[in-house]
Amino acid sequence: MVTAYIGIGANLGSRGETMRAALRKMAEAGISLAAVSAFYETPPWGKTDQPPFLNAAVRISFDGTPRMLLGVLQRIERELGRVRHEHWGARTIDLDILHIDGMSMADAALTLPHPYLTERAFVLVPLAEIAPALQVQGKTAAAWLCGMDTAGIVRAPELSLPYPLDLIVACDTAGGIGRAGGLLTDCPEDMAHFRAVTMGGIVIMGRRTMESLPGGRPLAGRENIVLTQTRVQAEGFRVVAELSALWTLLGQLVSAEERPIFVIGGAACYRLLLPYVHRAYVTRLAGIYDADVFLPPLDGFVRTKSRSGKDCIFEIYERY
Ligand code: PH2
Ligand code: MG
Ligand code: MG
Repeated sequence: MVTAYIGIGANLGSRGETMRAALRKMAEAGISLAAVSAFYETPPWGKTDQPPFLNAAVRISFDGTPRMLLGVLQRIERELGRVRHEHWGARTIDLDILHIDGMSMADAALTLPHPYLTERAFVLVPLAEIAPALQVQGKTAAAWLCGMDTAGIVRAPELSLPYPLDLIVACDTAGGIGRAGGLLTDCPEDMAHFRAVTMGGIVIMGRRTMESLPGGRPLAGRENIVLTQTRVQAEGFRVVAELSALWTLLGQLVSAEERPIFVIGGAACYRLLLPYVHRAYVTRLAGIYDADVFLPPLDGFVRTKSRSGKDCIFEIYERY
């Protein structure tokens, strides 16, 4: 596996949506997404009479040669409607290989590291966000950025998430979500709600949550994924050991049809995936149980819906 950095840019059409589609297509092609920067709004550089860009940087790992990677990225550019017009001109999507670990080369098709990497703020701002210590020509990305003109570059509000995840959880009034490896209480109304919301989707869980499922069996009617470092093998569960493997798997699963993806717990899984969550279904159970695990705070979310059930309240939170 080789680690590399890709620069993404777009200044035509629904820029953020196209960039997210490019991230999904990369994952589907077997490229593991290890880190994605925020999307940045950047003034056009070089040819200034064109719309502003969105730019981002991604750390990936892949198996293959630089030329193979270039081939995949160019195919994705074409599939997303990239037409090659003029040099430095407007484009629906631009995928540039910025850096491949330990590689330095120059031929007609590809120059590594990217020749403009050290000179352009629209490349360095997102790159320094995810790889401040990356060494490029004897200096770190953060050092190259230092002192550069970043005027007009701002973090864009669009989420840079390839797969906006949904989180679903039930908690008591103290934010408790579980005790002794199980749920806090048996609430049939919430069980029905959980089933109705997640049915047909993909559910991602930690190992202990998997072990706590009735009969140790996968949830019926849903694709079950377990995110764990422990080596487990269980029929009906797909197991991934790290985030990049999760993105690659989701790329394969979601490409056929768009399916909602739910993070269903436990606490460690919520904490790890919360940065990738855009919506949270929270069931408020009345009272306080003697919980030993808690929901991490939903910072950056607002409550957009609330509905009272018999014994509990069903809420929806969304990122703002
Ligand atoms: N790409 C270019 C030319 N100019 N300006 C910004 N802000 N962002 C880009 O990605 C960009 C550009 C050619 O690839
Ligand atoms: Mg470019
Ligand atoms: Mg390019």
